Amino acid sequence: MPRKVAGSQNRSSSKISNQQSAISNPLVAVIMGSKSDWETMRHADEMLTEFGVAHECHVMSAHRTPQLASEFSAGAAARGLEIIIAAAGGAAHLAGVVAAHTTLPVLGVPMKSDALNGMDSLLATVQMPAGIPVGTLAIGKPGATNAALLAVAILANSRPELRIKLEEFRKRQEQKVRAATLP
Ligand code: RP5
Repeated sequence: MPRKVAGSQNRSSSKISNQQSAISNPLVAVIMGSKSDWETMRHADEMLTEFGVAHECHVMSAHRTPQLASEFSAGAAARGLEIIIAAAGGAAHLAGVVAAHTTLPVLGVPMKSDALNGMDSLLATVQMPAGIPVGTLAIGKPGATNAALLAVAILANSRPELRIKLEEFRKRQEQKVRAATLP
């Protein structure tokens, strides 16, 4: 699979972020059906970066690049990936197709579509047949953010330093709400 190291500002279709150390392999893959999903999925990328989780981001489609999607997911575990976050909109089959090709945890993020405000994406992602699970998050930005936080929580089961970071994140979040003032 052709991969490019790319920043979020350029036009490349893949992005590798390796925050933990120069030699860490990505633990999480963030994949999305179209480049048009990036504006939403960059929030997953940013949250994983905030927690220092090595990850990679790619564009691939269950419909437009079916072979790439199946090859990527079938080979993901062997490459050391532990979690796949898959986002798509409309007839959003990417997370389900990926889950069919791997036993890694797959977290699905439904994109907010123009036609049906993401209800199509939500139902297409969440209504998996018994036996092939996709953990489906909320539509749009909250789902992207929470997919990253859920990935961190899963990784934290075997990484105490991530558990501490998650607890600190929750404390900061609570403090912000407690300190909120209304006009
Ligand atoms: C899906 O179709 C993508 O995940 C995207 O949310 C939606 C529209 O894609 P584009 O037409 O913008 O490429 O496959």
